[in-house]
Amino acid sequence: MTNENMLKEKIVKIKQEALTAVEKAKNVEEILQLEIQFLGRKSDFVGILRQLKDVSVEEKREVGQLANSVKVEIQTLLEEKKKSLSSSFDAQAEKIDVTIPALKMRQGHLHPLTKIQNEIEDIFTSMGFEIADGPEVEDEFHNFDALNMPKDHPARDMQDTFWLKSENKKNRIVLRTHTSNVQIRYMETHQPPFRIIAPGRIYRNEASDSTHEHTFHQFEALVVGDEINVGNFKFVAQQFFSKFFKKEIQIRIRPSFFPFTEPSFEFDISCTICGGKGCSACKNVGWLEIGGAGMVNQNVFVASGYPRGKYQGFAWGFGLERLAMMKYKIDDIRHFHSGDLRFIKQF
Ligand code: FA5
Repeated sequence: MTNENMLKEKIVKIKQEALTAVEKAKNVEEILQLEIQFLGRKSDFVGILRQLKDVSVEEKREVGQLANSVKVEIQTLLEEKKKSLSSSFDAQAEKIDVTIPALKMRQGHLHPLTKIQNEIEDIFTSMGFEIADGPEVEDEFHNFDALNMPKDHPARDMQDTFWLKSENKKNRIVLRTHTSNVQIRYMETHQPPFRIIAPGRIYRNEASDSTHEHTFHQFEALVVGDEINVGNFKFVAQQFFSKFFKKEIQIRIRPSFFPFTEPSFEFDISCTICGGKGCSACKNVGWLEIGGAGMVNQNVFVASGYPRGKYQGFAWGFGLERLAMMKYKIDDIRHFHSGDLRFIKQF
């Protein structure tokens, strides 16, 4: 046999071997091995190519052409097999070792204010209250006028207001300064008797410090019926705060002024830390200020469409952040909206 024929035969044999081996390959690693075995630097194939230097020019051309076409063929074959193997499911590679310790999952949770709001809603619904809602972008009528605060009323200055640009100069648009707008919204569409709470976000155009924010939350309560009185208010408030702080809470009311309530009061609870004896949290007075409340002013009923003198009701508006601060002993209201995860993660 001539040298040329011998080389050709070897090349064809290598091709046959490669075809069979590639056909049998079960995973990508095997293909990579075959690539080295058949076309790598130390392979028989490359050995044959090296021998070409010892043959005549014509032989070199013929054998060279065959060698090239075989090389391309093997390469293509390997490539195709590699593709089909990597896209098919490899049970061995995919197998899950259930004994490996799991990676710790980082799990998010509700914001402390949302948690507090949910908690408050649960307590009140268990006492037969409904949850009501109203717009944060509100008109002057529902935020002020209907709450017995006409345009020139000095009480409007009590709540620094963000005014929005609006065409209607008679009924301008504001970011609501309290949740009391929901009182009007609810009464416009419902008839007594009812009891509601309305938690929500509100806005005041004021500088922030450790106890004041420009954007914060209140929850309004409104109970209206034929014979609602201050005693009902005290009872509901005491029940709520005892459940909320999970201890017996005493309450006290002091005279105050709000245009939408008559009489109006400031509302205090016995210190949640010392129970009334006096400590640093309550500055030794034994009481903590919670918010404003009162018996609904008849003008408010009239503005909402009820007849004057027919119903009585009580209302309050308490700061949600202030309650959360008392419950969790948080010293600065600005933590809530800081987005600082070190703070948020504690809840
Ligand atoms: C009001 O907003 C009345 N609408 C409350 C009310 C409703 C009285 C119904 C009577 C009947 P005041 O502006 O005082 O009232 O705010 C109520 C509570 O919101 C405060 O007691 C306090 O807890 C909280 N609060 C007020 N201003 C801020 C502030 N800048 N940052 C955080 N909390 C505040």
